[in-house]
Amino acid sequence: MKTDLPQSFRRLEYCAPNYTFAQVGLDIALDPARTIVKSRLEVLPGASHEAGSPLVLQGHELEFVSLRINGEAHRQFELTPETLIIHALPNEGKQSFIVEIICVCVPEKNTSLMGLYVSNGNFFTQCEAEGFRKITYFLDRPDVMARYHVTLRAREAEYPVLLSNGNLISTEKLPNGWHSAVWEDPFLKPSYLFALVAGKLECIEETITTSSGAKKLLQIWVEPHDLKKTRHAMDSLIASIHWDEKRYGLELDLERFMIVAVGDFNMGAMENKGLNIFNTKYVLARPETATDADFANIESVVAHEYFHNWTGNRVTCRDWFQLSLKEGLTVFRDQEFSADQMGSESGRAVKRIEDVRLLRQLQFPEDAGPMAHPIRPDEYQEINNFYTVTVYEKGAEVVRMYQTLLGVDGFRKGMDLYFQRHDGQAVTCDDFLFAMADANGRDLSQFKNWYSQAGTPKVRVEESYDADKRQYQVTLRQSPAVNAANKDGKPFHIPLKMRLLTPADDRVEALLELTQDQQTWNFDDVTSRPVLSINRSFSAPINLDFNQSEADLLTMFSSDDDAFNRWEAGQKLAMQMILGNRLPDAALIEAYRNLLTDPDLDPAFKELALTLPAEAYLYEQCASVDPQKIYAARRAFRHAIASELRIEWAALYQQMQTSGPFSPDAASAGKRALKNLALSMLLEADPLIWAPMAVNQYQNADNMTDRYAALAGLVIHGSKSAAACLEDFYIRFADDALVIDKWFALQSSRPPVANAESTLSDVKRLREHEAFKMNNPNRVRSVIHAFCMSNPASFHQVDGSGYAFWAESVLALDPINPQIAARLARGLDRWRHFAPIYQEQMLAALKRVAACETLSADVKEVVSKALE
Ligand code: 0A1
Ligand code: ZN
Repeated sequence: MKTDLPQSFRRLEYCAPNYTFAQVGLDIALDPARTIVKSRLEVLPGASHEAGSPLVLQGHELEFVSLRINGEAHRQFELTPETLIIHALPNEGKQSFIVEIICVCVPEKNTSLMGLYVSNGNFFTQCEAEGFRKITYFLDRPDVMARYHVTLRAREAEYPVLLSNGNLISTEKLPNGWHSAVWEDPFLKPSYLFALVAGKLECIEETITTSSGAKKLLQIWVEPHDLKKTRHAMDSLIASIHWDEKRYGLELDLERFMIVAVGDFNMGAMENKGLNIFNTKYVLARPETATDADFANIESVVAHEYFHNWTGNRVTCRDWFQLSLKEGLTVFRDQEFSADQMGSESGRAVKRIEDVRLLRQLQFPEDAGPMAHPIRPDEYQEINNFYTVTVYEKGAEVVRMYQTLLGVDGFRKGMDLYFQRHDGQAVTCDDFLFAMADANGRDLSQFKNWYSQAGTPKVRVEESYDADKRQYQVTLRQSPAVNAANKDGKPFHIPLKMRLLTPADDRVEALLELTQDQQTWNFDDVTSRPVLSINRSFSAPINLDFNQSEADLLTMFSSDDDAFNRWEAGQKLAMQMILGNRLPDAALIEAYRNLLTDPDLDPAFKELALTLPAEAYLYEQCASVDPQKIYAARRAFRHAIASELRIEWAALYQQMQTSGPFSPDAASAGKRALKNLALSMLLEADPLIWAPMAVNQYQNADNMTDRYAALAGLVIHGSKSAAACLEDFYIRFADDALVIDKWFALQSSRPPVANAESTLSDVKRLREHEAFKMNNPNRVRSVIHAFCMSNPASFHQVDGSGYAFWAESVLALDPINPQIAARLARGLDRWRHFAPIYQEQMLAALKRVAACETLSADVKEVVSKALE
């Protein structure tokens, strides 16, 4: 066993930099086997400078070549595996000096996809969070902001396009078939926002005029054969630019804004200044190859990265503990943008339900497990492990609560003040809170607890009604989650939107601000015992502990005017029955029937209302999880809904057919979603009768949403036709990587099917498939992560076979790409939450991974926290 303890970084140990850079010049000669990077740094004393202190630059896996200071060779330095320490600097007084460094990196060997790497013959970079140090020695921290002047050189025939941040200043032909391009970024930026791209790419472009009348060039760069799939991303970018002007008065500040798509990428996309780099999955779409969900995701990721131009780039993070400052805020902004794009009030509600569903399926479990952390963590070993649903999605909920408390206008005032105070700076979450508080004259000191305490708070509701006095009383008690990462247990400031539902419609509505452990509110003139609709629109990210009767829940499910709570009541009813091993009773079936046949309801809402809570969310309600029992109970419940409502499903399947050319707009997508849920239910109820219909839809669909839904229906319901359709699908789309990812993912996420081979044996076969590539993150996610993290009923087997596969996969991936391995390693986080027979097997698998002596810091942090 290795004995060295992993290094921890702590928020409270922040120290301002002792040096900073006024100017950064980079000259990069690109060669896959040996890229030569020359940097020229104009160095100034920083905020914490002390005379004689060395300059400690970070560098990772670099070959050092030379160092000069003010033009002279400099020998007083030390090299360690992670640093270049420069002594004897000419830094007395306040004058700047010039450091010039030459070093070499090897992009073609870089499988971690951090720093400079090669994908399909082209060069790309990824510098957030700490990738710039893999390109050159640098003060690789977000509070060192500088102006960059970049010269790129490469062989012209292989790399005709050379891109970096900012504005293109000049291009030049060089001897021996090389050429160069000079780029200058007029804005100060930290190193994590640096980017370069070089290769055989082509672009679509548009010129737009922004609110101040300035003309801007927008480009989307892709491999030539993908050009025809870029229109939707371009439309999304233009819509995002206009939305940010209108909603926040924020204008695009660059003359040119570029998006580049790459097939090998660890995450979704990256907001490098003026040169966003995207996973192809979030750029490329055509109706024949992308589903409605893909179209919606592209719109929101394009918006997310664009919005970072202000929330992240113009105002950035002082240190990585503040990550949620930019991520929570930017997710909130992209959620609001997407909600507005839905085009109707019911569309907005649908978007809110989808966002909350994701939060509860992924973030609530994280907040209850060994990796739980506040949205502003206090400590980390590997920052890459903290790009989490907590920092992003819970962070967005916290930002949303400001808006709930201050109103849309008050929130806007806070945003204006934030930019007025901090444009061009690297700041903290506290700075954001102070801007919100000061702009609105509010004391938000208690609101700070959302930043420092982990865990999902629980709010207990007790109510009483006095018919004589016509008075209603509600008492709320909050208990911060019992959680190791939540040390203080101070009460949160929780905004709860509520309304009393009465037959006479008394219109009693309020925003309750729960700030103490316990508070009581009284309401007068309530004409009859009301049904309490609370936490409307999910105004706070909490768990409600509210013993509402099934009758009240049914009332809400049929008539709550808050679409979120209407949906929520249905989920709660279904959840209680599933967990109680019950089938839907006649009253619930009737409520489902009324909802499905209501001509005034949005089809997208109907689809959400009839989709059962995910297994992951059901697990959260149990003290000791038995995945097979939950799967069986949920499936039986689903079967009952499918068969009891078969007439309605069949009618909907006909009524929801769309005609005319495909459009991914929310209304059409909603109709398709409901139609395809109907098909899936019909396959559940009467597989033999409906399989031919599904095959027909599969063969004749003019869009991927319908084709894929039909195929998925056949696969999931174990139809005999599934194999032939799967084969057909592969042949049809063999040269489209993103579609082949879907083909892999569908098979890996198939739940157990009676009389069929286990999904695990399929997954093992898929891993040997000629199109499977261990170093392409999208492909790995579509096979390995899909099975281990999105297919609970197949993964959690009492014999531990799923866990053994998990351990093997983590160990195989780690040397290739630690980030992708560490994501997978999170798959057994909640092992203590399972029934003992599963626990033992999970523990064995975790120990097997932990015993590996060469684990990356990424995986080591995850498994050691799981075992703590
Ligand atoms: N800032 C990006 C997310 C991102 C983070 C790290 C990456 O490197 C592996 C890549 C992207 C965002 O929020 O979109
Ligand atoms: Zn982001």
